[in-house]
Amino acid sequence: MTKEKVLIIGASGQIGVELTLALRHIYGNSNVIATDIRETPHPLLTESGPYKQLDALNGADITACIKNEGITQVHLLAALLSATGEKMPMKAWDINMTSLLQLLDIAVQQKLSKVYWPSSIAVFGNTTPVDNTPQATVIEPKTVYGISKYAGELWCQYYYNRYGLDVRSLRYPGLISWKTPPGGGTTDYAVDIFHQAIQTGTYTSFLSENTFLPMMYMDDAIRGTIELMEAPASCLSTRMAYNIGALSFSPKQLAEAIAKKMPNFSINYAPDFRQQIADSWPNSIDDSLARVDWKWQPKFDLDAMTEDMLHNIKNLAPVAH
Ligand code: AKB
Repeated sequence: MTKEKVLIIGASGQIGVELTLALRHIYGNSNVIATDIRETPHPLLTESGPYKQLDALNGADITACIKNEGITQVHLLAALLSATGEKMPMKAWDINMTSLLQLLDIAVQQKLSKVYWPSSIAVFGNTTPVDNTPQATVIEPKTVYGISKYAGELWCQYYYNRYGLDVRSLRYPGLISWKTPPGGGTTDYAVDIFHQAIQTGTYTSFLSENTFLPMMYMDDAIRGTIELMEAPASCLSTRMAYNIGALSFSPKQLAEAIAKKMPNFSINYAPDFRQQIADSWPNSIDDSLARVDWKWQPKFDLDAMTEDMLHNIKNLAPVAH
């Protein structure tokens, strides 16, 4: 195996912390450099390996870091998500697109072996088939976040076709995790609900009770990301992002799963602007291409995920801010 040295940009976010820890486990702590624009990084990043403050929009600093550290592989995770993006569309476009375009160019110049960049179910819009949404289908995203993800997928494909850059991507569904909070997404309710269940025994959902969305437990998402990155290039039949599925549930069904473990838990509903975003996304995803090409298989069902979330959040020490 070639010795990889990995740079993670945007490592302090919901995916970044867990992906950094998993990659450090594979490649060795000192071979995975976590970076983020935040001055105060997540303690799990600094406790387990090197951390640098780095702005995803600063191409000169990224190039210097790649050269100085002998980086072979970059994971670009910095982004503004769907709900925050609607509050500041131009900023979301700039952060999501400029960081990617700049990195694709740097990756070609510096001859990186691989690049990872996440896409999302947000690429799909109201005109897409909602159930078992196919890999290749009508794609007319409604949010600026979705537009940036779809444009980004096309750019990744362009760089692969034109320059042979090995850039890989997944269309993540809503991700549920307990180590690091999500920030600014439409699927965030599915994380908030667990914290509120434990703290107060009740939750007010910003999505209506029967809003079905594709979702996934973080353990599956991290394993899927690593499996995609380690798959032989010859197995990958698309250079757009892969559909990747695991769960599909509504707020009502998630509340029922929590109530199986916490019988006094109650939920009510006060949909806000995020409802319209959720209504433009699929209910469930057809990920058969990922299952065939690189043998994707999720492990956590709704009950297993709920049990693991409740167990871990109950054991969380209060975090000092
Ligand atoms: C969001 O809700 O914006 C994200 C996503 C589905 O990409 N979690």
